[in-house]
Amino acid sequence: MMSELISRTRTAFESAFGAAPAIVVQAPGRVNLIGEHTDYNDGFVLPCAIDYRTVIAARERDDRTVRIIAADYAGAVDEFSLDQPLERVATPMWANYVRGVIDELLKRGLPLKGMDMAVSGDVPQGAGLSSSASLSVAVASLFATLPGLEQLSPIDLALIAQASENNFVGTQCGNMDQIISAAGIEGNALMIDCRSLQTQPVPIPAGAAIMILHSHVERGLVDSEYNTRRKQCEAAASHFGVKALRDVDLPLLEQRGGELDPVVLRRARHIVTENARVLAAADALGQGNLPRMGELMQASHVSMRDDFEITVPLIDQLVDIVKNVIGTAGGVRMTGGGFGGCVVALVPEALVAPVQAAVAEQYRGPKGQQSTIYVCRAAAGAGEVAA
Ligand code: GAF
Repeated sequence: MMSELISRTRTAFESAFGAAPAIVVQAPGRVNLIGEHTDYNDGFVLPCAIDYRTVIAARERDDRTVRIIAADYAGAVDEFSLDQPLERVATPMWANYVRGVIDELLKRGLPLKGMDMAVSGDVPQGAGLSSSASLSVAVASLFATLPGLEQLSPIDLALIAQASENNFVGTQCGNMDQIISAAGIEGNALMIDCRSLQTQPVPIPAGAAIMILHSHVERGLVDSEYNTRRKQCEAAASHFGVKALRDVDLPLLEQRGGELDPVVLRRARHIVTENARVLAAADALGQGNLPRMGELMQASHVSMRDDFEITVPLIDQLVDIVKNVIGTAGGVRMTGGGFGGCVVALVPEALVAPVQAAVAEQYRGPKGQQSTIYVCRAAAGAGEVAA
């Protein structure tokens, strides 16, 4: 699958620029196993990179022009100079993810060079699987191969990609999606401490399958509701006089929660309990204990549904259909920012086909469509691939 994507991207480069690329980089999308909305609360998350990616084929230029061909958008082009202030464009939207990363690199005074690039990808878009983070991280990884930028670590690249989304694209995302795309490890999930930025690999148990099930509910409300949730979390943290909800534990919340607005209390309870669940989940997964992992994923889903209120009825239904098949043998929950998108299930391999059959029979999306199901492998983070 990756080799097909690479050859498609190479071909797009060759036909646009009339020469072979000198370098090819990739950056994966991600699925979060547990730890939702905890990243911008300085908390813990447990995502893995997936084997769906953005690929960029590129060649340095002798001048200061950057020219990008989007192979998946009928060869749409963006072109700009590294010597002019970079502006956000109204369309095409993908161009802002490239411009934003370059803007952040320039702001840091790094020695950039002009570049010809062809971009292509197979991360499902609009599904909550971080196709945009994978594009930003791929761009950062590409420029990091230039002389004078080699010192940038995967975490540095992730933070540059996140800053680009915050400052240039205008999305108030946390740092999870970019860190896992930059630093993922094949066969592992990563427990990320979003405050210290330390990461700990947690192996996906042998015989466990990662299933991603797309509800086809469009994540229409996600931006405005995401920002509202951030503000509610900040309000709760400031009430307790701490930097972030990471610093609040359940006993404190139970003791003094009555001082908070009831909605803010529920938002805070999701974050505080979710952080504890991520720590427990990293232990359970590390021990290959899928039933325990399943309990934690179930509790996470209930917390997202009832306290954080970011699920929607079709997502809850999809979770129930999967849950009815897997019982206590594995776990299933909504994944990502919420209000639609995907459900993730971690199940014994033998249950993949029964889950697929039950979902095909019982689930219909908003337009009567079936769920699209991806059975994924935990992939490596961004980097150079054979050109
Ligand atoms: C989106 C954001 F981009 C992440 O930073 C994270 O907050 C996630 O929603 C929710 O866990 O993917």
